Amino acid sequence: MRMKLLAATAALATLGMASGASAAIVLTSVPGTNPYSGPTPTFTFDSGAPAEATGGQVRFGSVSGVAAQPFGSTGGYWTVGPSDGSPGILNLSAFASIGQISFIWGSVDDFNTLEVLGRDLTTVLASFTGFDAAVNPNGNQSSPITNPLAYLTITGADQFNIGALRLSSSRNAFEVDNIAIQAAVPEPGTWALMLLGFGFIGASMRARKTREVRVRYAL
Ligand SMILES: [Ca+2]
Ligand SMILES: [Ca+2]
Repeated sequence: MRMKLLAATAALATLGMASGASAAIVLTSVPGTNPYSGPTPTFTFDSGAPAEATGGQVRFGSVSGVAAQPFGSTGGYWTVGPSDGSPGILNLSAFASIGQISFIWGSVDDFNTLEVLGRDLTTVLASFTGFDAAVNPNGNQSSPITNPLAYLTITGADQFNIGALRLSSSRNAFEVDNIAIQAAVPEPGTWALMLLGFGFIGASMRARKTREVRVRYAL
């Protein structure tokens, strides 16, 4: 029994380290579609700016030289830049855990910057530019490639430490719509830890039963 417990403890320690090391925020993107065909949006900007948004501007339709409605976007969209205000901050601290954030990144420009902030709203957990969302971030307003569906995949401890998204743009503009927030689902390492935990309970119950039997014989 002692050997088994030692082996299980070592396994738990290894898993603990692995799960800590896997904390990361990765950006991937797929070509946009019109009509939109991504995850159900949490923020559509269709009734103006949500309470969580600070800075930037919610616009309906495109204004030449200022902001362009993203390909696949309907109704209102959120835009950040010198004309509409930069940065724009979307506070996400009300979400207990976040495993994935997706959104339409409209007319991707090389001067767009997306930062993921921690719960303190100061620490930058991850930072991306238009180059991370499109091969040639030239602001094209109708190409699916420069109007992609962007996915932030969040793993490890970062899932419980997201405070906000901060969008900035040194020129007009950084436009987004249909921001979808998905709660974190337990990772394989977490499931393994839980199963090992159940194993411990089972082992200790069996051990206790054995001791009780021995005591009965001794009497
Ligand atoms: Ca919208
Ligand atoms: Ca743009």
